[in-house]
Amino acid sequence: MIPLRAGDQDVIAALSTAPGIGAIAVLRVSGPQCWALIRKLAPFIPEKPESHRAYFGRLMDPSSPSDVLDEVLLTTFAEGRSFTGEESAEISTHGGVDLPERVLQAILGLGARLAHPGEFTYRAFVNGRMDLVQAEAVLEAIESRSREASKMALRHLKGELSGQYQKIEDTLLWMGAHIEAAIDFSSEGIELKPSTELLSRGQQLRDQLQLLIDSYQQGRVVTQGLRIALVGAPNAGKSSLLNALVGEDRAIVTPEAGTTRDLIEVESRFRGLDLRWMDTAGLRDSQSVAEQLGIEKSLKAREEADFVLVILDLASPDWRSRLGDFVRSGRSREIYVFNKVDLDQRGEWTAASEAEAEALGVADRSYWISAASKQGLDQLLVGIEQAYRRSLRGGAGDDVLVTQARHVESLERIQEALRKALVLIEKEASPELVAFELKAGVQEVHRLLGKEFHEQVIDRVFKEFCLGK
Ligand SMILES: Nc1nc2c(ncn2[C@@H]2O[C@H](COP(=O)(O)OP(=O)(O)OP(=O)(O)O)[C@@H](O)[C@H]2O)c(=O)[nH]1
Ligand SMILES: [Mg+2]
Repeated sequence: MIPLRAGDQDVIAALSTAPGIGAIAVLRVSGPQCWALIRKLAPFIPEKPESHRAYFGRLMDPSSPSDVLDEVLLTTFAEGRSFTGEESAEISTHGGVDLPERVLQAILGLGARLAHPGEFTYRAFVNGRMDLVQAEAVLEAIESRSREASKMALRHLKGELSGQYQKIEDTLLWMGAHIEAAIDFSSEGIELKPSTELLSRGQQLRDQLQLLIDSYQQGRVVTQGLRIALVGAPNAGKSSLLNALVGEDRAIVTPEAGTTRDLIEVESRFRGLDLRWMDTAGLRDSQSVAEQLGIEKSLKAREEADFVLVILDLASPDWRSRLGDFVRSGRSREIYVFNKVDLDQRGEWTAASEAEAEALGVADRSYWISAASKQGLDQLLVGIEQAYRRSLRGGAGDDVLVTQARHVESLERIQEALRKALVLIEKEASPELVAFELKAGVQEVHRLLGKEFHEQVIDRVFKEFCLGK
């Protein structure tokens, strides 16, 4: 049971569409007896409005009743049949900045309170219209920028992921019941061996948890895109490459070393993949504070990216030592990009760098390109796409994907409780100890789904939302 918090019974109102110029704007109002409150400015709605019915009429300013606030379409939703589960209404006003704001102020003037960010969805959750995982999916749906992301958000909203989590709880409860039976028997002096079925169901669950955890790698890329950082020496051509890859002049390019200071993020799509490119400051010892800060961001991007393109300048003799340094400190996520092949008239630099990449064992992760002539860019993009597909653990196929870090943390805690329980079962330890671990696992599923009210978890979920959602 989710306890009510202060203000949970207030009538709340907010603008639900993005502010700015548009044909219409939609305001949402929700809370006990909110229709009666709205009627004070919308006299055209009947005393007992029907649910899911749109009424057209003029909103009158309650402080100056002859003034028309706007002509609107007002849709009413009855308690138990609305998004929030409460009596509520959606008012479609003319768009823009002034009219929706005046209507909102009039509603607030009648005693409604401005909704907190995410409060409509929070109420849907508190009123049992959806679980916490589905509430997160509302945000995913709003924020999705690609077909794949919105499809996954809608599957989450429908409860597909919640269903998987529910199955985890069911199995843990089934195992718990099995163990409780053993406790009962032992109190009667009968020894019950751990059944092979108990162990095998537990092991299956462990594998299933692992699949879900692993699916996050793909789920995160579906929702947020594949993050690719471009790093390297100043003047190597990082910004030129960024511009060439996205087909626009997004970053400043000059012959001067140390041009890029701030992190520049640009998105593009390739073969159904969202790519998020991060151009960074060239790495060198610098006295300039701004450049040092840029270099820090560059190092951070190198840490956090899914893939790192190390850009090497073939026209500068230090590519060899740079490559060596990167390979020594690098990881499998690094891809080596030798730039400026257009300047390599006789092909000598290319040949030398191919031999060096071979010697260092990174030839299969190396590409030769020219950001200026765009030579080799397609092969590079294909290479990145293939490296990503290869990096996916387990073929997720059509499976529902985990897209939230919160879920991974929870699933890992459930897995840990289960792992301990399985060790205890195998050691034929006391059933009470096993039952304790299984209960911890069930409790974690409850937190994940929001069945147990955990203030920090709930706050973490809803703080991501914006006003009116
Ligand atoms: N010929 C040739 N010149 C290039 C190529 N790529 C970049 N350049 C030139 O190299 C110089 C530096 O390019 P940028 O793209 O600014 O290099 P950067 O790595 O972003 O440099 P910083 O921002 O200073 O770290 C510019 O004069 C570019 O025109 C290329 O493929 N061929
Ligand atoms: Mg640059």
